[in-house]
Amino acid sequence: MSVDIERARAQRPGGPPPGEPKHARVWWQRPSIVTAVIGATGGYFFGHWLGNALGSGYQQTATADQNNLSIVLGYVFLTLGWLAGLGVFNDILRLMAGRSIPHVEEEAEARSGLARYFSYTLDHKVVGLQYLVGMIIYFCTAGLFAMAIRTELLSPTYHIFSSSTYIEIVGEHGTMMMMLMTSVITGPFGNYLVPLMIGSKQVAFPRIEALAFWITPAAFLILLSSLLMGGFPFGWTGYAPLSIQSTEGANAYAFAFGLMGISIILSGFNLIGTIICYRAPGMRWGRMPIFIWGVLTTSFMFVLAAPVLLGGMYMLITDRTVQTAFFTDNLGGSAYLYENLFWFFGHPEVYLLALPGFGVVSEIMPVMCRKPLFAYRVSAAGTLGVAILSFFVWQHHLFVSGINPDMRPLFMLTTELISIPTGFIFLVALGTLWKAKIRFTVPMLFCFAFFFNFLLGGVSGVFQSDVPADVLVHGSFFVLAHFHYMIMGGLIFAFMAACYYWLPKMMGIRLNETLGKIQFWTMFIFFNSTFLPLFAVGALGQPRRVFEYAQNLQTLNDWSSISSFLLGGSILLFVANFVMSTVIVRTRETGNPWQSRSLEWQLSSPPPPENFRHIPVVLSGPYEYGRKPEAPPMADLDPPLGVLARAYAPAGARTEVGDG
Ligand code: HEM
Ligand SMILES: [Cu+2]
Repeated sequence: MSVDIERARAQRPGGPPPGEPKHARVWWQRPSIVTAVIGATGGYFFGHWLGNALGSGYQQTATADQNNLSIVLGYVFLTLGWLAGLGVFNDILRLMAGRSIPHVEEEAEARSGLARYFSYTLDHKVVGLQYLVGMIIYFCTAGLFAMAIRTELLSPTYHIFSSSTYIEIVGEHGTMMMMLMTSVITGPFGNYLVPLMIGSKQVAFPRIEALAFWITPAAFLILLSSLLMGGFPFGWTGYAPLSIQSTEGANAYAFAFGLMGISIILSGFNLIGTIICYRAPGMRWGRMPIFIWGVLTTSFMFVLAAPVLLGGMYMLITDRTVQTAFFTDNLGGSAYLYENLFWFFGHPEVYLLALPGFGVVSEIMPVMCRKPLFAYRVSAAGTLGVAILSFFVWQHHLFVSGINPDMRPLFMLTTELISIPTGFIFLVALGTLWKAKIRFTVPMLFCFAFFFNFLLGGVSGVFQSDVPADVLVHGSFFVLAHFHYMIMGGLIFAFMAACYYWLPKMMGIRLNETLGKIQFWTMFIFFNSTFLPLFAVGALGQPRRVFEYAQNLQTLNDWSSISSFLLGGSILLFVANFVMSTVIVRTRETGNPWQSRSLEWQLSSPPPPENFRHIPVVLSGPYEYGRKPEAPPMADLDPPLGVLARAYAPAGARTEVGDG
């Protein structure tokens, strides 16, 4: 007998009898990428026409020969058409018509093969892989813009781009990275692994999860479309009044950024619901893998911070289109309000980028060190502490742009306080590494690099939290070097670690180890050699977002540019490794290559469609390595009746469990 909490697959009223083939539809009635593209194109033209019709009588549109309303409505209907074409609204319409909607499992059975990966599907594993491929594409595109920036900066005087094209490229690079890389870990790894790691067959809101993903391609393309309309000249921060006054390309900035806000809110709700409600019996808070803690706190920050971004972008759009004046000082609005709204999202945003990274490296370290995670609770508390404090520091971005000077010490204090919970996470790492027999695998190398880079980024951050120092370095390449150390050196290195560590699980393949090591060393060396000189050029006074600089800084800039091309090359090595190992020479990986205790590795690779045959019962924590006597396995995947009661027994009694 086993505890079977599986949902009965009974026929639901109105549905076809099981097993009976559904009658096929003509292609344009079947949702797919093709119908989505048709919907998006039609939607754009409809919205554009509607905007022109609505705006035609107004003076603003008649005098300035642009109509932002038509462009924004074009984007609105483009997005709706794209989603409708993908079939996102079908289930809602079915429900409204009183018909039944398919279960997750039914849906998975109905679609098979490669086509699933190009459609709106409810399987969290498919969505995770869609995110993975999407994120790699977005990252590489934004990376190409970075290469263009560094090419221009090879010379202080000879120009490849005009000054306006340069700032457009900087804006596209920065905005695309900040918008889309927010999901670089929670998207692929959060969606794919959370149910597996907590012992669940599915996520809480599969439709919302899939919707969150399918918004990202729309946001990406809309942001790129800005280049066709003259781009936007204000970087990723979009400060008013410039963002209100500038021409048509700026609509894409506000619309795409807001859209991405919606995507992360949706994705956050789904992950929160899943982690709180779908944990297997015995998966107490204290047994949850630390990666799950990272995803949970990040998700809370998604749903708390992104609505403010959404509000700000919405107000910016109405300021640009229907002449509201939220951010226009001489009409009673306030540009300072925009700065506050933006950074109330923008600062937590940087921790949205950091925390999942911490989750990944803390998850990988115990496995590679064969030791329990040192001070698990301190690590979880550090994650929570960073998340909470990050909502109280946003005004440090305004130290020199509008803050009441009396408020400066307060925000200097809160900012410096953040280094305490961050320090916890570092201590946990040191404690775990202490006297460990470390396996220097590729994921582990990336973890080391993560800490190295994050430390340099963190130390330079302390300088900037200090008002007198910030007044000096504000708006210079010093700040730029600092946050690239945090984001590129932290988040993207953690993303790489996660790829090398979990791709065997997710795709049943193993990335080439030698190529992986070569990639690691090139990426690590050239990352540092790109950004370390930028601290110096910043301290020597080179401003951000300007394409000309003092002659004496050319050597350092050239050094950085050449290194950045090699850094770009190391990313190509990763893509090559990924494509080679998945498509050309597939080295199969079916087992548990890292001998991890964690639940996801107890399943075959890739996991079966339903994840677990029965809901498992969790018996011990994920990090009990090297214990004598040996710890019981983390979970019973085929639990006998009665074990539920023992799983909930107090902590002291748990060693007796699992010896059966
Ligand atoms: C291949 C690695 C990268 C290189 C070589 C690179 C290079 C640069 C450079 C040179 C600038 C400054 C342009 C200027 O102010 O004149 C810049 C700006 C920026 N980068 Fe990157 N970057 C890289 C990766 C990333 C990543 C991974 C992120 C974030 C996820 C990111 C986010 C930003 C942001 C937010 C800006 C500021 C844009 C603005 O001023 O509005 N970059 N990058
Ligand atoms: Cu900040």
